[in-house]
Amino acid sequence: LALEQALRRALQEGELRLYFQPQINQYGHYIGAEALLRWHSRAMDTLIPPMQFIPLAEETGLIVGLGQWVVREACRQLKAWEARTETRKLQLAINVSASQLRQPDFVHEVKGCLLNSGANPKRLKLELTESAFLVNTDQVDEQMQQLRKLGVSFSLDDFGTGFSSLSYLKRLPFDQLKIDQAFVRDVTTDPNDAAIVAAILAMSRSLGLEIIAEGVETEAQRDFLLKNGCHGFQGYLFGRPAPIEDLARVW
Ligand code: G
Ligand code: G
Ligand code: MN
Ligand code: NA
Repeated sequence: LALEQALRRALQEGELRLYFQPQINQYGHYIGAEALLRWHSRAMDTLIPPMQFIPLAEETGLIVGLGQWVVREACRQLKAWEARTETRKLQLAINVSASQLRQPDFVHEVKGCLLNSGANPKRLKLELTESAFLVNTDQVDEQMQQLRKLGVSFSLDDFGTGFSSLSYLKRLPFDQLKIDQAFVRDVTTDPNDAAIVAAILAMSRSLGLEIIAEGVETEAQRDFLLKNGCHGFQGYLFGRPAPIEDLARVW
């Protein structure tokens, strides 16, 4: 309960921050970033990672306000990127949780943020995980269709870790998959992981899906992925999640 109150206050008093982790293509050029939420608690004088408060936010319903803040902040950032040629074409991906998507006015909220900020919807990507469609896949389909009409795109996050990622790929209009870092970690030493990753890359090519490999930490992993046709990368090798000022220095 104490943590819940603290989180509620954090939202009101502006203790939440977006960190940004860069994404690059096969030529090593920046193509965008994933926004990752951080709670900078003044009372505890520490940076609290999302795994420690997002589950609580989901249970208490605070995730709705929190998610709206993330969408607003992301749109504001996208608009700011438009002012510089170096950043104008970058995409920004945000994580959307199942309970956020279940809000009946989710689409309306996102549209409102895009309109108010003046951000280009084509630069906004929403990352969904399988848990988001378990309950009402048709409703999610409808929401995705509505946002896609504006130009917003969708990424299937943590691909391969759920039970039925493949059936959702078939049923829902995704633009991109993100290979989970669990498969990337041992890709150069474990033949099973290597085979799985190669198969995911071949499949995404056949389906015309963009791809991002997550958790790329070494050049050997990057080289394996490149050799197997991977065109998108994210991981500590290219940059850790960081405040926007840090990223602005390199691109
Ligand atoms: O680096 P990291 O610890 O940032 O992220 C941990 C987890 O928290 C990831 O699974 C990520 O999807 C989730 N996460 C990070 N930011 C957000 C956010 O803004 N909204 C939601 N719903 N989840 C987030
Ligand atoms: O949304 P998602 O569950 O994919 O969140 C990505 C998570 O992976 C975040 O917690 C982020 O900090 C973390 N992450 C990003 N790059 C790396 C990496 O190269 N190695 C490891 N171990 N974790 C990473
Ligand atoms: Mn993600
Ligand atoms: Na992921």
